[in-house]
Amino acid sequence: MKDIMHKFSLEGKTALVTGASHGIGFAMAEALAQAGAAVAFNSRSREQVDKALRAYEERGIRAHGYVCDVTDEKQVADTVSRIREEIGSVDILVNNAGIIKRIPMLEMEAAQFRQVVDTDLNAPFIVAKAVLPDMIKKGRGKIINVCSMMSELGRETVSAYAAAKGGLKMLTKNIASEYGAYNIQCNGIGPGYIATSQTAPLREVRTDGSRHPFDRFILAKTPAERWGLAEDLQGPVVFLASEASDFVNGHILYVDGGILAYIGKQP
Ligand code: NAP
Ligand code: GCO
Repeated sequence: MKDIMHKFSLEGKTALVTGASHGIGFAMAEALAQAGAAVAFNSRSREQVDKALRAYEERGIRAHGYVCDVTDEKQVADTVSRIREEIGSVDILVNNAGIIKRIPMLEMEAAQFRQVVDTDLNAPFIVAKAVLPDMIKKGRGKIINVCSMMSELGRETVSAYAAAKGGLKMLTKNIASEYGAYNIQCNGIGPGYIATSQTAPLREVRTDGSRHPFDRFILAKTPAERWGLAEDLQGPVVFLASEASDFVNGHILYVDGGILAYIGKQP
């Protein structure tokens, strides 16, 4: 009888983590590599790819980096083909690449709204569509979409982001529904508030030493009473990428320190 830990092994698998030049994507790619996967990632710039390759190498990981804008169907198709030729067809896709624009709705241009939706919702569709045929041929596959608290909740200034991440939750459920019969599982990971460059403006320390009001707000809304770290996503992503989750499908796994369960600390 094999021990249970073999179910979490990714040996022999090829993983593509989009936008994994730093931040949450980098941490997840690192974890997938440590679990045995061959890891590919992309960024929009050669400079970021090269910088990230060095960072992966410093951690003993021989990653494969590609310059690719995930909103561009041809670039995505070419990158998926190159990964297939150079490493092997994609077994695990993590749709991580994403942007946010914090602008009050009445001040947001339609083009800005479209840009966020294009990256955070349309691109996960494009990349999933590019890797599904190989997964169907293999009779197995894992697609993990990086959702958000804003897949469930709204707040001021993030209308485009919330709309996109809410849509991404439903795209996740639909891929799960449409391709579950091919032994392909599509799930979401919903990080809470994580200390990365994306949330840096919300955590800034003022010249007088005070913290951004949002920092205090989030700590009061989080039972764990801390911001999340990109490393907090590493165990969950290995679980969802491995055969340990073969009967988990269409689920959004929130990694939020309890925010969605909590009304918030009484002032
Ligand atoms: P980040 O530090 O801003 O990193 C975002 C990554 O996405 C960058 O590596 C960027 O790469 C890439 N990217 C953006 N647009 C792209 C495009 N068109 N094509 C290819 N790559 C693109 O953000 P993060 O905090 O790590 O967030 C990663 C994911 O987690 C995002 O989907 C975000 O919405 C989600 N999330 C974050 C938090 C949080 O609190 N931080 C919480 C919940 C969910 P280049 O700029 O190098 O191209
Ligand atoms: C914001 C934050 C959040 C986080 C994350 C929460 O401005 O509210 O950036 O959106 O990035 O998505 O899960």
